[in-house]
Amino acid sequence: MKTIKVGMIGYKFMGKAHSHAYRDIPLFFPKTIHPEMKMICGRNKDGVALASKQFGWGEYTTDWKSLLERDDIDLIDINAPSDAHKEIAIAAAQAGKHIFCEKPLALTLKDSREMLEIVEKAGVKHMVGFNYRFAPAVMLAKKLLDEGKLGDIYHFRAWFLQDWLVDPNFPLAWRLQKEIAGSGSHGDLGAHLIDLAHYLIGDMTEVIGLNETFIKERPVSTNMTGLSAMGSVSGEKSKVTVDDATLFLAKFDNGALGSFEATRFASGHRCTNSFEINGSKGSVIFDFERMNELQVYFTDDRDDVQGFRRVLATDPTHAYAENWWPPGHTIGYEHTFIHEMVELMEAFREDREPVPNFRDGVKCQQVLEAVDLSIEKRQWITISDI
Ligand code: SOE
Repeated sequence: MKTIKVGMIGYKFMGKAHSHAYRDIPLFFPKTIHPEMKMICGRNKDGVALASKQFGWGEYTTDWKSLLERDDIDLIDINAPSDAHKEIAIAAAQAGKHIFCEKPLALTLKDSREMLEIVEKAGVKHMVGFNYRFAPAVMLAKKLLDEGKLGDIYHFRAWFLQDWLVDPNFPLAWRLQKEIAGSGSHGDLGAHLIDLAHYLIGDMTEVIGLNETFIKERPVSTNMTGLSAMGSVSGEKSKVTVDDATLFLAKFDNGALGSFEATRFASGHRCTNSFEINGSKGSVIFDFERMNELQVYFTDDRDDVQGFRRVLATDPTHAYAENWWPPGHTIGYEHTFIHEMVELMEAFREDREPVPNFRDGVKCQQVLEAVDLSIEKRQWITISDI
């Protein structure tokens, strides 16, 4: 069977999640196309060498451009920090490589549009890493919505709460620097909520937001990357140039109202990624920390048993579930990435576009930027105006 030969750029948090996904596909999804883990790339030679061995890659390099020159690589997986996405994605497309890129797609809307234009022109496949779409419970919510089981939709309410920045001595990670990350909680966490809103409810028409950077300066770290607080800290402090929290309101095309909250300052919340949808015939609630469950409520349930009930999305009728364990045997965070990569492999097998792709990445970036503009101007922004 044909395989897809992968070259991956980045080897930290997402590098590990993606590598794990590639490794699991042949074991749990034998019928799809199998990825071949050809070569991994990172800036630090010792770090990437170790990751290569630990994650099971064939070879490693510190020169990302060399990946593009190889005929035995079909797909470039970009999970380096956000400021690297644009240059690598454009060069990869021009070299005729298919692309998987982590979210947020780019630092700005303009950059993301340029990336989309170039991948489309090159005719390569492109996908963006909105992994939460691939939790079976989220896919169940989508199915209920598509079947009209929730009726007309009135509310989409979403919140992504983390607390890893509450300590003022937490160092100035790359995610806190605008020139590398683009934005803070907004692009890191809010981007997931925006994508889920697009997937589940549809397009937004207008937004208005507010944000705050609670801790304005943080210790400079000498060797820290990713989320780990282990890096050594110098005595020096430097400015935090991104938002610690961003909240916004939205109106959807279909008349629904949306509220969104993304923060890294919600003490006690490690990774509460949740949404609630209320419609004329029912409601659903999802909470990532209980990601196997969907709370459902239907207005036509018998009066004496009305109320929210918990559906465990692990039966063979649920998305991807029959490839895993018997009913009730739950799955975790890493499975969202496996499903995401299965979607990509299926797109190769069926020769179609994977979803979500760079168009979804651009749509998300448009909302991110509209919210920032609304904060700057202190007014509602019409999405189609930007
Ligand atoms: C860190 O805030 C982080 O890992 C994000 O970068 C991810 O996209 C999100 O899924 C979980 O939190």
